[in-house]
Amino acid sequence: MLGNAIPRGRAAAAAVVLAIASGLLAAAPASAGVSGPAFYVDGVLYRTVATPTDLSGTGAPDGAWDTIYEFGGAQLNVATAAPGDPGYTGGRWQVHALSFPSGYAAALAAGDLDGNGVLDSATELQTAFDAGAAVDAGVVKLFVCPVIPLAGS
Ligand SMILES: [Ca+2]
Repeated sequence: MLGNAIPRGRAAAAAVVLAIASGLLAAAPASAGVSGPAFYVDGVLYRTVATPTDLSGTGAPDGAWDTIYEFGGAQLNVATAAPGDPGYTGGRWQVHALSFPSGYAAALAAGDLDGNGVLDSATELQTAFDAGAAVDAGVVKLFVCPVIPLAGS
């Protein structure tokens, strides 16, 4: 009898530990999805929440989307609209890859109109396009994510 009581007590203790651990795990996702600074819209940094959406194949017309330009890690991405802007579609994005025929530094030199070291608006990126220093390599992804102002910006 005594031999059985000890394992039962350990099992009960283990169950309590598991319950606490799973409570912690359950709480984590609520805050895990919000990104740090993620992209620029007209010189302002925004963040987002990563969502597992994939809207490719919906056949939605071009007007249903906003554009976000993917810099491939050279700098934060640039989106063309944020909440409140005319034409903002609610965070349905066409992600366009970029290429830099003469390198990112040349694109930055061509397009960084305010000299702050990044291409941080659609206008600056368009200037780099016009100079041939950046090229829109086409749509690589279609998805939904919200646009969230950073606190204090
Ligand atoms: Ca700039």
